Amino acid sequence: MLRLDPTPATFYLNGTQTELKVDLMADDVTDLLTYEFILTFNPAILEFVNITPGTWLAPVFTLHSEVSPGRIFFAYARLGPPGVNESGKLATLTFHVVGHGITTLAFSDPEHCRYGRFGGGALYDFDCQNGSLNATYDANSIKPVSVLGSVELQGRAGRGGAVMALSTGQFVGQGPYSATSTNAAGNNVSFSNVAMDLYRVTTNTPRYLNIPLSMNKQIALVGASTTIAPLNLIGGNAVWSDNEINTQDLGLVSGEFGKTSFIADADLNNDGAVDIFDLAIVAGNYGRSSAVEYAEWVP
Ligand SMILES: [Ca+2]
Ligand SMILES: [Ca+2]
Repeated sequence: MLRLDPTPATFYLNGTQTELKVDLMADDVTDLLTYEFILTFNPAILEFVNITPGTWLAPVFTLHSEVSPGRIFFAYARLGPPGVNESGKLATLTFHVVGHGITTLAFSDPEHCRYGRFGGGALYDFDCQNGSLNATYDANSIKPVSVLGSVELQGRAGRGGAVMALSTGQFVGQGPYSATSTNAAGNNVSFSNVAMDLYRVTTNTPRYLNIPLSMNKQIALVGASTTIAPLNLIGGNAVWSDNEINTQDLGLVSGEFGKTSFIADADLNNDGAVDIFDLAIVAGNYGRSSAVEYAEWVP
């Protein structure tokens, strides 16, 4: 049998430790002299670092090595007799855990999961048992924290309804988290039970210039409570599939102007009518964009 130890392996991501070692074990073999294997895995979770032959087979010669993302192919031979019997460690595999989630470590090609014996040219199939890894986080060491924020909505009487989010955490992979602002004074956005990690702050508020992931507004959550810097969202973005205020926005507002039944996104200040107030917002902000307006904002 060819197997991995430990399996299933559990790896606790914590933002600093990324190295995972897994032993490649052979059980119940007779006169083992050479062996080969192909192991495949999810490259978004594991990155192969190296392989160290075990002393059980020493001295060992590398016959073949081939590494590509998510796949390794190795073949080894013990130099000289005798062949090795029973069970032992063929090698130790070292990986970097680069993402969170579950991956199978699969001996995916039975044609290359076999060994040769001392004194003969025949090859023998291993009974190959796939391994697995769960890269996750330990809630006992990665504490849940709270995050507060303060968002203004330009042009509106209230400050409720702004949608802010924290992207999936960079190291331990929790989230994303989303929160909607309230009309309260002071901090009006609240996230709770957020795993300590490095996040990107985004907004996704209809009719406003938003902060997309691509602006890379990072925030590190390391303490029990973190407050995001106050943010003034700029209005007038009636067609808010983009993050700039241009002729499309002006066109939507002017096209719906004065109608009793109108496209909701034209009502920029959300007061139930499309009128001169909405036109003033879009005209006053004409030409503005998220890229420029939020360039200096650091969460
Ligand atoms: Ca727009
Ligand atoms: Ca309005």
